[in-house]
Amino acid sequence: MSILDIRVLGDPILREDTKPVTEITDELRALVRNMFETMYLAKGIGLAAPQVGRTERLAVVDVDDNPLVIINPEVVHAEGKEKGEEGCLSIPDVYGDVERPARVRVRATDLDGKQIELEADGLFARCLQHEIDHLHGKLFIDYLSVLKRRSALSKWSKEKDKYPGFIRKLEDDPTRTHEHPDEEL
Ligand code: K1U
Ligand code: ZN
Repeated sequence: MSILDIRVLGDPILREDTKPVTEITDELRALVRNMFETMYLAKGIGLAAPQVGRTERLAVVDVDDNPLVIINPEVVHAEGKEKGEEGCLSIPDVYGDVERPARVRVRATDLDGKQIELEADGLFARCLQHEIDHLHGKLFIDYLSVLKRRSALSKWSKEKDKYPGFIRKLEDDPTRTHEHPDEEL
């Protein structure tokens, strides 16, 4: 397994739409494994393909120890409104309050090619919406008021020089196992 580089704000791929996944291949399964590993190392609860420089419409999420792969996800129902703080692995150290629907139903395909429907609220709903936005070139800062966005971008302008070429390289954890759990024995 490999740790992937994370693209940060300024990389044009974060503003592009993704391409629907039409076939689940071994290469796609390997990408998903690497995305999970990268997300866990970065201490995130979600990661979308464009954040690792890929154009496939897929993301991984893990809220409350419930790892999920969402392929071609769509919000099919949304209700309520809730404000909550968000961060983004592609805009490190910048946070903001975002108002979003409080409850959503998301339809997606899983890694076995099966259609799934997820009913979500709280942080899980927020995370799903944040990841689906990434798949359409949208970032949480786009929801901030002009003033809050300006302040977030001013914070980012002090951070961004740490990421030459818009690439965030994660430090590997020396205690991390390099094997897939099934391959450890
Ligand atoms: O897509 C990403 O950039 C991952 C992002 C997802 C996310 C965070 C907060 C609200 C909605 C979506 C992160 O995981 S950033 C890390 C983070 O802020 C966080 C981590 C654990 C719990 C809560 C937030
Ligand atoms: Zn993000």
